[in-house]
Amino acid sequence: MKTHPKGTQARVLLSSVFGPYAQDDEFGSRAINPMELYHNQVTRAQGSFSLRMFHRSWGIMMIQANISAPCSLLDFPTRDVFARELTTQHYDMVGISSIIVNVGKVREMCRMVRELSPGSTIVVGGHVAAIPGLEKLIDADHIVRGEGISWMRRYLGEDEHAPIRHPAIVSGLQTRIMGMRLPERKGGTAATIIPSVGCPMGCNFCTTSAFFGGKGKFVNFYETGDQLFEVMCEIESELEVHSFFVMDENFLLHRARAMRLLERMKQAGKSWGLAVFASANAIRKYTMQELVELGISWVWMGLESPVAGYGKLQGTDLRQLTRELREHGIRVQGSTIIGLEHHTRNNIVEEIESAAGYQTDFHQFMLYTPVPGTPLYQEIAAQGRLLSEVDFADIHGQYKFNFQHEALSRDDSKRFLDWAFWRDFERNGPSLYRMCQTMLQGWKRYKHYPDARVRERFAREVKKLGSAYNAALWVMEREFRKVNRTVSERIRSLREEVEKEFPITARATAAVLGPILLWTTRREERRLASGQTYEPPTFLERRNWGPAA
Ligand code: B12
Ligand code: SF4
Repeated sequence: MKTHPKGTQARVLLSSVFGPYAQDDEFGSRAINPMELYHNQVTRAQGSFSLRMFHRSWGIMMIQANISAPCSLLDFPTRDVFARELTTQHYDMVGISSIIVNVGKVREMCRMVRELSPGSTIVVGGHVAAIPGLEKLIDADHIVRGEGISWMRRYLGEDEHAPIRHPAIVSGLQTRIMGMRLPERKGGTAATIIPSVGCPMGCNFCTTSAFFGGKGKFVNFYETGDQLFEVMCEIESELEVHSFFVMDENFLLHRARAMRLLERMKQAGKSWGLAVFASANAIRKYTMQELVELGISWVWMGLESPVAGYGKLQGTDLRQLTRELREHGIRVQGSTIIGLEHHTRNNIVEEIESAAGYQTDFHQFMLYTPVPGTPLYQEIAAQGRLLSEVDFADIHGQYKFNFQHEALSRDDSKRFLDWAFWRDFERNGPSLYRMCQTMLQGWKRYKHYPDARVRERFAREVKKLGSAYNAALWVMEREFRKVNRTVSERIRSLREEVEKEFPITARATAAVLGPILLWTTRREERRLASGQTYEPPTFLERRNWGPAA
């Protein structure tokens, strides 16, 4: 590959696509597609109990931290801010990061760069690069498919195999629930750590697996448990955190690395909590004791229909696994696909009921979606079943099918998807309540555990349950009477159990904070009903920066 003529002297701007996001517009923003993980695809039917927060664009943060060229990073700009940055600074290169739904914004940003900074080389990366024929849709000089740190280093003439420097990333920001913004104090939020990208399991619909090489392939940033431990220690001291959001598609699959990490954590007395993504079969490679000692406090796991036959689920009784994890204080986020090939109007309700029956803490529902770049996309395209009129902005699995399903229409797909979210909420209650349930179970089981690290972690986590969360339970119990009386009664018994465990703090907080939370919750319901949406703030961060030569 030809390197940039200025090499590491090139001035680089890395940008995510412009907002606002949670509104319908001509560039592909959609009200249904906010820049929020939970509210977009997990708790969106939970009204004021929906967990809301933003996450930074970690891909470009990783790239910025690993190049030595002067580099600005613009996250969540508006069009005006992007234009201002292009005109007030000199950039030799502009890198735009995007996923497929935002291709319309990439097109506009390329146009703006050509107009406002005509000397800049335009590089486009991230999942948007999986669109076949993208070069004809946008005006860019380079389109980068797959891992971007090594590409960027190569392009700037740097050593692409140099060790990966991990930036200190606070995992979520501006968290709000029940109409309250949670205070942002140092160490109060987990740090994100990215051990690898891609997943070797290669499920046919999976975009992250396909994008980084597909079946059998993935890219490790940190090969060993020792490397990971060192990086986590650095981030722990920089951000003063005790917990990590481990952004790795299938963290537990790499058992040797995880077990070495555990060894190092034990030696150093680390009581870290880890939130991970893992497939059921990978989880089954560990005993509950190993998971708990490793600090696993939250697992995001696929719960696809047993009929679908994806390898990651075979031989595993998911219902029992989910129950067991929760009994050990591990919060479970299930993920269920709606609109699989075998789904019909006759069986889908039953399948959704069965999904809600897993009683996970959180539940993501997603439409079966052939996304460009995946084997499933090629398969459906070859069968002539792709609906070519569907805009890329609507291919994200939270709206309607983008292909001809044998038994379900596009409108059916939306109806059943929406109902799945609602049914899970109505049947199991707010996710915050379910989390409290899991936390209490974990605390009761492990408060006298011989390993002090484990006791310390549970004690740290349960503090909130014995105080603010109990006030939230008091509110949920009242508000949920309107939705499902039986669940409201279950919330009440949990509150009583919590108050038995922490008689003074829990009762006092419910009495003082409860009425305030009830008021903010109802105010939030009114705001949401009148169309309130939330947008992330803009960030501008410079590294290796000095005046242009
Ligand atoms: C965090 C996250 C989010 C955050 C957004 C953060 C942000 N600021 O954009 C939230 C939660 C808000 C979110 C929302 C959505 N997301 Co999202 N998200 C993720 C997640 C879990 C992690 C992304 C990440 O940081 N990965 C780690 C980094 C290191 O990898 P990376 O971003 O891919 O970056 C690497 C390369 O792609 C490349 N690269 C990236 N950018 C650039 C730029 C340049 C110039 C270059 C050279 C290279 C390059 O280099 C990086 C290092 O190797 C991924 C899943 C995943 N495991 O990646 C899904 C994922 C990216 N999201 C996805 C989707 C579909 C969505 C939503 C539409 C939700 C939905 N309905 O499913 C919305 C869109 C919201 C919107 N309006 O834009 C899909 C994208 C599919 C696709 N093919 O386009 C993914 C892959 C999940 C999936 N498997 O379906 N998401
Ligand atoms: S196990 Fe999960 S991350 Fe891995 S390929 Fe399958 S769906 Fe993707």
